[in-house]
Amino acid sequence: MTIQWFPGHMLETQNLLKKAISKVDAVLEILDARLPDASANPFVNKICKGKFRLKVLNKDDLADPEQTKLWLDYFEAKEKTPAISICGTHKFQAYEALNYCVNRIDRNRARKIKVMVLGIPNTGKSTILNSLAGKKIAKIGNVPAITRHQQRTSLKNNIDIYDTPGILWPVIEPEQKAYILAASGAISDTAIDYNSIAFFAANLLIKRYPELLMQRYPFLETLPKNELILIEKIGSARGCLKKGGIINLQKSSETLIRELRAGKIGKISFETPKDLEYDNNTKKN
Ligand SMILES: Nc1nc2c(ncn2[C@@H]2O[C@H](COP(=O)(O)OP(=O)(O)OP(=O)(O)O)[C@@H](O)[C@H]2O)c(=O)[nH]1
Ligand SMILES: [Mg+2]
Repeated sequence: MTIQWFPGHMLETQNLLKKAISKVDAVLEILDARLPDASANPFVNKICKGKFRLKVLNKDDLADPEQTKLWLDYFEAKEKTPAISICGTHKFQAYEALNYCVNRIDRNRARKIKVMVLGIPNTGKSTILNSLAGKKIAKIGNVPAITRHQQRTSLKNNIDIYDTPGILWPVIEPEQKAYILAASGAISDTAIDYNSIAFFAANLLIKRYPELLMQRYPFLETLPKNELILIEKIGSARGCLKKGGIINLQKSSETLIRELRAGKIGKISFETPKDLEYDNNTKKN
């Protein structure tokens, strides 16, 4: 499945960022802690060369803590990139990320420090801005592409922070990455096929998080043998039925994805550093 979702404002933002980046002192790259590799936009790598950048694994309250720790070790040891994990709705944690950046900038107190917040849609960029400001400055929402324009906010201590629209790239490949992004909610629902995403999610849950699955859905009784059985059983238990009592697979798939995204099944990571190393080794051979 190839996913394409690159609305016009993303191209406009890309063009704007190419120019605006030279004027900022540092970048907070906001990743989703459940998918720290898939949520990294290669364009950010490209434009941030020579600029101080902190990888912020946001939404760590939703991710598997063991995997988040492994990701932070991975970025430090393998990529030599500073990284931190936070829950962006907490002011104190948002400041931890900002201060990490500011403390590494050669600072002349008379001059404003400019920090830009970058990332793909729905990773929590505007939420972090609001936490830093201590009030609702930017609109936020649990669908991608809420922010459509760059917004500058002046914080205390002579710091300006720039919130930016989340951007993806024109064709999302490989397929695995597209599934991960779609399952997390970074891609508009209009561009995805819920059934395929639910099959991907069901496979991940059966293989990696069987205990959480059984706790969330006690009606399963035994671990489903395959993805279809899991989706059907959820549909049946939640009343996702068509006329004649036939299970509505579309509705069942939506239910599973909605619960997964909201963290109702538990703290789940969609990819691990091991997966990434395996993929990289496969590419080399
Ligand atoms: N559980 C949890 N939810 C979060 C966290 N940070 C943000 N959210 C939620 O994630 C959703 C997206 O947040 P936004 O701040 O709008 O994301 P954004 O990156 O600005 O998105 P775009 O403007 O579309 O690029 C909202 O429903 C937030 O409440 C977090 O740390 N934990
Ligand atoms: Mg936003």
